[in-house]
Amino acid sequence: YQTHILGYPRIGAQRELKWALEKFWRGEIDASQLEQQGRELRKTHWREQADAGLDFVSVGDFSFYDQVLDTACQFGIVPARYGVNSANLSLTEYFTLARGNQQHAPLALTKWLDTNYHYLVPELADDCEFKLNTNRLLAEIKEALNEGHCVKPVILGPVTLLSLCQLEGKSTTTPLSRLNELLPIYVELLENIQRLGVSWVQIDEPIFCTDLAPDQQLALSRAYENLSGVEGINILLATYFGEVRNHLNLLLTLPVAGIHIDASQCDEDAIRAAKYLGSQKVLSLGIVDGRNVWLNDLQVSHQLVEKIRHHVDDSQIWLASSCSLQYVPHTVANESNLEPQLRSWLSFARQKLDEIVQLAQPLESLLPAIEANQLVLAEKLLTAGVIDSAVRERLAEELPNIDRNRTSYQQRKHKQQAALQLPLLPSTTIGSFPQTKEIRKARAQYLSGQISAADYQQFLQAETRECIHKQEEAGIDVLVHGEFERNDMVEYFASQLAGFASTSAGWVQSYGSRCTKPPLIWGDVSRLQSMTLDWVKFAQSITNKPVKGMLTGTTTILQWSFLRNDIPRRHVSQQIALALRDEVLELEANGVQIIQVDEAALREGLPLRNDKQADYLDESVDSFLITTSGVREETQIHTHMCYSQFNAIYESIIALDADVISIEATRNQMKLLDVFSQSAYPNQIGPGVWDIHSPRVPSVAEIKSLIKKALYYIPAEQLWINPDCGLKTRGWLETEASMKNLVSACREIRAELCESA
Ligand code: THG
Ligand code: ZN
Repeated sequence: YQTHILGYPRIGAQRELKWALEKFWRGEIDASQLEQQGRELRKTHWREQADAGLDFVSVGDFSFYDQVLDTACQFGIVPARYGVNSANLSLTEYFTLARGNQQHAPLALTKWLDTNYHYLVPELADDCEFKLNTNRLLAEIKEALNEGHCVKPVILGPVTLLSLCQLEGKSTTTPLSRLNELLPIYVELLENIQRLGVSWVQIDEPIFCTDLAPDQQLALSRAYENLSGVEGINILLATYFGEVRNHLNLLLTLPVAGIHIDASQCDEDAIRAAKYLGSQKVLSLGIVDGRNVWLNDLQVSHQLVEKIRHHVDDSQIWLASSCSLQYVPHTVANESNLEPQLRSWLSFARQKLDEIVQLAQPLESLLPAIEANQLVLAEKLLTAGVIDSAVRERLAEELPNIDRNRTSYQQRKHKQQAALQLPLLPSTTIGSFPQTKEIRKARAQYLSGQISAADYQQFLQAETRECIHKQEEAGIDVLVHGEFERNDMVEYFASQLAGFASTSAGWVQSYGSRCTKPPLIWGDVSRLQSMTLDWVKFAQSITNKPVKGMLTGTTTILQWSFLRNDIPRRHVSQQIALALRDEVLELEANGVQIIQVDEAALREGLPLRNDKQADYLDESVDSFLITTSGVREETQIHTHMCYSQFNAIYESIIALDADVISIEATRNQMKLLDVFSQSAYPNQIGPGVWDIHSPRVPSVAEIKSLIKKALYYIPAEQLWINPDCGLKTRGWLETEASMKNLVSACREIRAELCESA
């Protein structure tokens, strides 16, 4: 069988791309040095694919910021307000689109389907004329050909691209109605690629794994009837992030040379596709999971390939990763701190290449590999901690008896107000404060033993004290300790819970140069000691204002970790929820009156298919209630959510029954409050009035205008005033100025409300 992957991580095993980008942005290296770093990374990554024995290397998966932005630039989809010529875009102009500058706000950033990766949303103006700017892609193809590789370019398909576009301004058309204009440009691109002597092109249409609207289905037919006409080019149409299911017929009728199916979660699509594939097309089997880090079960994969062979010729079968490998870390090789046993269960991007090549080998060489693989997997099941009977017993005993309902909100709100004595329009922040260079440095020094635990503790106390002072000085009503002890809101909890492990170099790109190190959930989860109490207690001891206790909720921990795949997700979820419940009750017992349980990723994790959403939401709500329902009426529960499309999850937000929810609302001018207002949201809500994604300081007038907009939707008694999200990526200068403006705006509106009352 032929072998390939849909894409490879570009950030670099040591995050070389991150460091180069940040140096370029600080002016420490110039464009040619950044380009040079890009070339070196591409070269290394192609070499890794070729050395592993893959038949193709993927080209076009590299990007200096985001591949969707690259695609938009390639087709001339660049808003006129930036005043740039997309045919001749400098790196600096390109980064202006991605990050903004003094004059321009950046393009919107949002989650890529159901992943923790963010893409830049292309903006399509009615008068935008598509044109081909292919300098980069064609140059990269030539680069790879010069290295002697067999090249398979990867491009984002027209229907997914248009479906993810946002219209500019007051346009009344739909992006998809522009398909006919866009297709000739794709044809031109394919012709250019063909002239370089390349014959296979992978075109990504992950939209196939969502519930397609009729116009999307028509668009897919029209697009591929068109594109398949390009002489000399074989299109491999790639679907991924789940099942194609009801759209399989459509996929099979498209006149492309091959299709790729995500076979990592479910065999059914692949087997049905093979059955009806015919004798001409290629079937690329996405058999190695690109969304998780566990060793492939070679036996299971091999059996699937054997089933496929009943229906199609071996020459038609390609073996592949389920999706691009950019969602997993680069290599296990640098994980010297992991337990050797745990390490042996892992497969990151580099290791997945070997798995794909292994599965393509003739049976006599595959068999010993399967045997060795079975041994490791069997050993895993017997490892202490994978199953913790105490955790299982406790769950069985306690879960059915947890009353998920608190008393009615109307009743508890009076008790909370009596206890907290908050002013009208209370102000607060989301939790994190700037993670400065000094903090990162001190943490690194502590972790490498250069400074003692006591010194590190003292350093963090000083930072926390300073943070409390700055909030008091600004006049914020409900304070937070600042989270200086946490590297990441998920990793911090993972490092303290049984059943989790943290990697030392397992970086995955989140957006641009920003990465996270998703923890591994490998065993049953339980709480070993209190995780957050000391810091909130310390912070409360130095102020008379209430300090919120800060926890990350179950769904967000799950969403931003690599999940074990040997037990149902719901069980893991319940284990975490119960551990967090213990933490919540401990905080309460120690006098913490306000506890925030963040569910930043709740919206992002919503399954792409409608019929899977109810289960997910039910599990998410249940875990939140397990965590929070045990507190007294006087204790106020807060939550926070990022990413503002709440319509699909609104019922679940109600069901969480948090006393206060803070959400991101600045970039869309409070319009998302419509759904909260129309249904008369019963509890309290803090729509963000300060966009924290850029260093800009919002003026008092701007914040007041946003508060007034919010008051149009939400009665003053229910309204909180806060930023959009946490402040960890901000600097102190703009943070202090913005906090002061926020409080001033808040006080002026309070005064205006009192006068008019
Ligand atoms: N944690 C995790 N995922 C997230 C967020 C988070 N996803 C969405 C949202 N927040 C925005 N994403 C990020 C991701 C990374 C960073 C900031 C926002 C970041 N990373 C540091 C970097 O790349 O330099 C690394 C930090 C570290 O040293 O641990 O700042 O908050 N899991
Ligand atoms: Zn947020």
